[in-house]
Amino acid sequence: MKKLIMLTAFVLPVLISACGGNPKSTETTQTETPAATTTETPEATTSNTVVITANDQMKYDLTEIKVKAGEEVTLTLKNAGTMAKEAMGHNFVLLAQGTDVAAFATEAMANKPSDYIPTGSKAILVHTKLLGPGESDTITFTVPAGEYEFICSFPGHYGMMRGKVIAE
Ligand SMILES: [Cu+2]
Repeated sequence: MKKLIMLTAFVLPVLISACGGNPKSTETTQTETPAATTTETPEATTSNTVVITANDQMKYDLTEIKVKAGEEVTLTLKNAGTMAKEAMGHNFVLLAQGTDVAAFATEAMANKPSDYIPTGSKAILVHTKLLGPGESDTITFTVPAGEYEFICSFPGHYGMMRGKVIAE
C-alpha cells in the first residue's frame, strides 16, 4: 500500500512534466502516508499477574497497579523485611470505591485479634493475610473498570503504605 502511494507520487510529476505540465504541480504530490501503521506500546504495563513487595521502611514497591478489568488478577504480596510481625507486619487490603480510607484504617486498628481486618466490612474487596518477615500470600480478584485504593491496615501504616489499582 505504501509502495503504491510512493509510486504514484513519483510517477505523476514525471508524467505531468513529460506532458509539458506546470512543474509547480510537484509541490502537491507529497502525499502524506497515514501513521496508522505505528502502534506504540504504553509505558505502564498492564498485567493480571502482580507481585508487590512490602519492607521494613513501611513501603510497598508499587503504588500503581494496572490490571485488565473484568479478568481475574493474581496478586502476591511479599514481606521482604526482617522485623517481627508484631512490630512491622504488612498486608494488602483492596478497598471498595468511595471508601473513607482514614476511617477504615481507624476501624481496622481496633481489630488486632483478626490481624487488623474488620471482618465483614463492606469496604474490603479482598485482602491478604498479615505477613511477618519473609512471608508471602497470594490472592485472586476480579474488578470492573475503575480505580481502587489499597492500603496496609497494620496500625499506622496506611499513611505511607497505600496505592491504586487501576482496572481498564
Ligand atoms: Cu504495613
